[in-house]
Amino acid sequence: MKCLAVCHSELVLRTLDQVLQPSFDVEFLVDSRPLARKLGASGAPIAAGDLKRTDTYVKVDISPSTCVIVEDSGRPGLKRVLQAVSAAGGTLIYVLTTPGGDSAARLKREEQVRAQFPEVRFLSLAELFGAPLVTEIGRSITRARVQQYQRYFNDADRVLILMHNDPDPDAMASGLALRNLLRRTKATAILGAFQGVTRPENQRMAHLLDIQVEIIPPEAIKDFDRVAMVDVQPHYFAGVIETVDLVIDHHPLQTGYGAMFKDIRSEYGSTSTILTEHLRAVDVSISERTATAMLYAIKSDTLFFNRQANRVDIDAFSYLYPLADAAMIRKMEGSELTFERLACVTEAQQTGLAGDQVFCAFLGDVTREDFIPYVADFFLQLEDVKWTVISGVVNDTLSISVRNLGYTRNAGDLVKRVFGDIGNAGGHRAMAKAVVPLQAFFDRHGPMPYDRINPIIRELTLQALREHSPARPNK
Ligand SMILES: [Mn+2]
Repeated sequence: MKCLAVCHSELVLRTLDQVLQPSFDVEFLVDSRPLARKLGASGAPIAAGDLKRTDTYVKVDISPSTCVIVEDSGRPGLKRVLQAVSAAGGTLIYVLTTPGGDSAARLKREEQVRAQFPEVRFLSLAELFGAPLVTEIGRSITRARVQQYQRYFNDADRVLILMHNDPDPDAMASGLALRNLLRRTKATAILGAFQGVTRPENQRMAHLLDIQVEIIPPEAIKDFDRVAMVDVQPHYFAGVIETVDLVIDHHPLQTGYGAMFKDIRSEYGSTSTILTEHLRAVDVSISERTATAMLYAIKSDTLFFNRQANRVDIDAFSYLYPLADAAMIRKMEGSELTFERLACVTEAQQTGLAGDQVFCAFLGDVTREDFIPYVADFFLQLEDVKWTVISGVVNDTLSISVRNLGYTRNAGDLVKRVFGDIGNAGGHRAMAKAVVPLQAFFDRHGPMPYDRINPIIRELTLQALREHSPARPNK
């Protein structure tokens, strides 16, 4: 989250720098060039300019979601600064009052400012020490964002909440949560996808929680007054949808599409985690069904915190836990293992190659694409396995799922490096996928029988891992 701190004194500037990093992306603005030079030399991102001019704020590129903290030193001119910030598009404005002076006069001043700028909030320097402020600002930024899109969706008759193909628990739970936030029912906010739910445990979740996913043909999109996307961004639909009203997602930010509102947090383990924060920020009550779906989604997207989970996911999980139906979750989880999946696991176990903490297996022709990531997740549970690279062929396409334990190198980078030139490749730090036309693979490596594919993929992987030994500190 971006934060702009408008300061007069070095003390306040240094305090803000300490308190707000690393949760916020802080930039400082001062009116004194010598001060900017002095502090800039110590590494803080800092600019100098006339604080009463709108173009000063335009230059530092503030937006409605930038948190702007303005130090009030008691000097005249505060109102003109606030005016300039609002004129440049700032909406999340905090005035930081510093101690000293006559407290009655300060209150009066606050009152006057409030009369003219009702949306401005006041903070005192004392409140700055400690984590609650960071939580508070984070929540109020989220609140402002949620209220903005709530208002924007308010007058629509029919809303579409679009999910990726074959929606997973996170997509469905996020859809329910967003419907809740928009205060709509299943008649006025439709959960839709171009292709429906096929994985058995996801069907089971949809069935047990009575979640209806409608199949929407692309040409029907225009029949909706507003379209929101959860757990996916428009680029996924390859040109079918170029602009959308709202996007909420935890996959890496993509460009090349228009969105009226978006909240993309790629460091989060699930979209449901983002939506838990949205629900908490505006105090919407969460039904048992929604809480159950979201809890299950966080568990499943983070493999019960074994993969790509951090403090925010754990926070969301503990918040939802008392609201959810734990017995229902056990029922949904019972459906994970099927005979077909077991057959794939057995195949991988018999033909796969392990060593150097990397497990690689090729499943041959598979009838369902999701067997591949399932096997990749499964073998990550093995002792001494830190990476799994599982491949298989679905309709002349080689699909490769990569998993790792998350604290090592980036799986998304790895697949891009190894397969990016011959197919689609990408993903997160801990999970990634590449889809390559089989012919393109043969063109690059020469035609070969199926049993040669796995050794080649293994060699490519090990080579890429060797080339990029961890030079950067782990995040
Ligand atoms: Mn997800």
